Amino acid sequence: ALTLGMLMQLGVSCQKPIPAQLSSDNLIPLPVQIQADGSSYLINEKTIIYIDDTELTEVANLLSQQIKGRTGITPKVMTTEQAPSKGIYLSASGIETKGEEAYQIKIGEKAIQILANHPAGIFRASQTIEQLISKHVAETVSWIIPSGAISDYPQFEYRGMMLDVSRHFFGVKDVKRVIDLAASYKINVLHMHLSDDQGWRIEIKSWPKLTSVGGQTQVGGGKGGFYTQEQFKDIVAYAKQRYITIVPEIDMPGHTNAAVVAYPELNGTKKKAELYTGTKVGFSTLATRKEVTYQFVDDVVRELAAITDGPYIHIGGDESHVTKLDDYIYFINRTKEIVKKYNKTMIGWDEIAHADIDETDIVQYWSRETKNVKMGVNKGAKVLLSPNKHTYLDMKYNKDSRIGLDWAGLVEVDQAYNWNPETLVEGVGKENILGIESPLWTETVETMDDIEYLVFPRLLGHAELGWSPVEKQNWESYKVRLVKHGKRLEELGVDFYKSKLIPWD
Ligand code: TNX
Repeated sequence: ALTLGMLMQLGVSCQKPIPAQLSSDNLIPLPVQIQADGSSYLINEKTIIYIDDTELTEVANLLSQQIKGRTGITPKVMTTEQAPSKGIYLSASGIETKGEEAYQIKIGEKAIQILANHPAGIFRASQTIEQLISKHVAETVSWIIPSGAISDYPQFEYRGMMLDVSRHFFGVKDVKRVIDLAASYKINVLHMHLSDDQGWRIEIKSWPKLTSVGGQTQVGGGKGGFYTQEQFKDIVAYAKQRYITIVPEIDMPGHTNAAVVAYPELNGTKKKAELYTGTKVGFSTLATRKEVTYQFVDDVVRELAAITDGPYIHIGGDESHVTKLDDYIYFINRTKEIVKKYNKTMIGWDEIAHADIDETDIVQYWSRETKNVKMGVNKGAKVLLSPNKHTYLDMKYNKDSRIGLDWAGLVEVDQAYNWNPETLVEGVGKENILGIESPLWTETVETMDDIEYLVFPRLLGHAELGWSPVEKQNWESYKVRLVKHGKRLEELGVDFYKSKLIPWD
């Protein structure tokens, strides 16, 4: 007769399916569609991740690691020709919903199918899967995923966060942690603010003093730092594995004190520039009417384009208070041509709308006034929304916040979540909007803990605004889901802000 032990050896599980309810209660951002069917899939030592194409090896390994992070179990990854009857099956060979990030998940008692048009969709789905894993405690502990179906895709193609590494420098390890945390909420862009008055942070081989001189310090007088091109490529590759695009920014023609200290011939003011460790803005400018400046811009953009795999280069363009308006326009127009020459799309802060921009350019809305962004839209440009009152991650949460600024007001967790990108600026509708981005300026941010405190949990709200259908967004529901994510963030050692508005328990 067959004993239980023999059955177990044959791989026949005697465990009855555990009833469970698939729901959005654990999910940030909310998916487009979700249907429960009352049972669950059990993750155990025998769970295998099958892929139908070796192009999915990396994304499958990442899913395996995420499952391990939650459960301690590391599923093996194997290729297969057909959807198997057991295990987790990944296929990017196409679904009805369009788009690289769209995905479908079907969870049954024996098998999970994750389908998409592109590996990016499988990666986004993996984030949903990780959030759905729950612990079931009976006589033994088991890890389950409630059964049912999910169909999902993003509302906006650009869902970004910005990290200012100029005011305070953050090394490769910190940047990778930011990438991991952001990726788990389906953020798909990390904009790196690589230069400012206080520091130049990216090696440019044709202008070596930018980093050797311009990278030496930071706000408060610390030692600063910079990325070598090899280190930057490592960041780009790490982000790419997680389907995050790195957008490099070189802020010009203002915010260039560090550059003009290194190369005084680029200085467009009459004052001799010195390394700067304060936090004022608007006092520096490149010499916009000198040819050497355009040789500089060309070299910088050429070298940056060569180490960036995404379509965008951000040229800054904000707060050029000591550049005359016609010099500013002349500079942006010439810089735009250089960005085009290297086959990149130009993004700039909303002041660039004064220049000859068009539908191939992107204006990042940040100002206190809406006139620039409206002018940009009238010229045909697409808009990236970074409204300071809602998305500025460097603003204090409340008047007692231990770090942060407050020029845009206090940005509590509800203030970060309760706004509608589609109706924010009159005349700027969904058709004009590329997406949203949450900037973290780092004048007051010195450590990884400081980053975590200001970014979390506000970024989760922005992630939902960028991904989920507007009619599903709801503060009461979000608050409850955030409580669960507080636990998740705690497990990950994230030092987030425990807002009094959220019923953490
Ligand atoms: C304004 S927002 C700036 C930054 C500062 C930030 C501080 C923008 C385009 N420029 O230079 O760091 O305020 O909140």
